[in-house]
This record gives sequence, structure tokens and C-alpha cells, in this order.
Amino acid sequence: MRKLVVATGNPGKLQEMEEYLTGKNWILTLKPQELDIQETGTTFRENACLKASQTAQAMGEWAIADDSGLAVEALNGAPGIYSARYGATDTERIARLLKELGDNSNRKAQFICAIAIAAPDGSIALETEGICRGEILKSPRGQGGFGYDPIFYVPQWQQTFAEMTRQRKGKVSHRGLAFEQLLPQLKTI
Ligand code: ITT
Repeated sequence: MRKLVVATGNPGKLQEMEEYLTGKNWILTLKPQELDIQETGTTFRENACLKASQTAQAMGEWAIADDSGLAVEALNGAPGIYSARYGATDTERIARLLKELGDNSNRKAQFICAIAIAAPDGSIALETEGICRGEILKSPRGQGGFGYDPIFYVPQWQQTFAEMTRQRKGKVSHRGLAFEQLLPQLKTI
């Protein structure tokens, strides 16, 4: 069994990533908090690769990183890669998004998740991306999940991410779709 450092400081993401990775042939450890990586990339993929690569090199271990966010069509794709930097807390980020979208009738949005795995020398071994399409509600609904989950509604299931069970969100979400592609490939490295 090899060690895999999970390069995230986001507890909501960490919980979901652990669920996908548990029982696979890897011993998971968490990135030390003091290892702070600047997200200077211009795409989700670039930022996932930066986080995985720099964590792997700093720790001398395999590392996995997730860069994700919410792109709202009527806001020209904002907050996008700046989703975490859109406000200080989840509540503030949701409030800002709802304010900027206002009464706009175009509520279309998509969650995007890029995952990268780096080898101990920092080289990228695997990269995947998942997208989940949905709509932004006018007010939050549901208690589960994290981040923007209470305002992201998936018409196919008639639920927000925050109303879904962990299992359902785990299958249909952007992260679920990215991991669905990643897991078979993970066996090959
Ligand atoms: P790390 O970089 O340390 O992993 P982060 O929170 O800074 O943590 P990102 O830069 O990838 O991560 O920002 C992702 C943002 O998008 C953040 O505000 C999340 O709350 C939000 N987000 C990502 N996936 C989400 C999900 O499944 N549900 C709700 N919000 C999500």
C-alpha cells in the first residue's frame, strides 16, 4: 500500500474525497495546514495540477488534489475558479451569488471538478474532470453537503445537492463524475 496525500484544506471536499478513495490500495494522509499553495492557474485543471504537484514534491509522496467551483451562465461563468474567493464564508458566498444573479430568469449553472494525481517527483500521473449541470435557486434549500450545495438544484432529481443523500450526491455530482473516470485509472499506477 502506498501513501496518498490528500491536498485540500476544505473539510467538505475532504469528506467526499475520502469516501471515493477508501478501500482502494492507498493509505490516505492529509496535507499539513501550513503547506499553502497559491492557485495561480487560469483553469480548474491547472489549479488541480498545481496543488497536486506542489504537495507531492513538498511531501515526497503521491498526492491528489481537487479544484472545483460553480459557473453561472448569466454571470459569464462567475464565480468559476474564484468560487472559494467569492466571500469569506459559505453563507457570504451564497448571499453574494444570489445578489449578483438577482431576478435574472436565466438560472443555468454548472459545477465543475478537476482532479489531478501527482507522483512524488511532482509529475502529473492522472487528470480527470467532471461537470454537473443544474440551476441556481432563489433561496437555499436543504441541510446536507457544503459550500454552494443549498442553492444548486438538479432538475433531473428535483433536489438541491444539499437535499440529496450523500450517496446520491456522490454519484451525480461533478466530483462523483470525475472520480468515476479516475478510479479505474488509479489501479494502473
Ligand atoms: P482546497 O483548494 O484546499 O482544496 P478550496 O475550498 O479553496 O479548498 P477550491 O479552490 O477548489 O477549493 O474552491 C472550490 C469552491 O467551490 C469552494 O468555495 C467550494 O465550497 C465550492 N465547491 C466545490 N465543490 C463543491 C460542492 O460539491 N458543493 C458545494 N460547493 C462546492
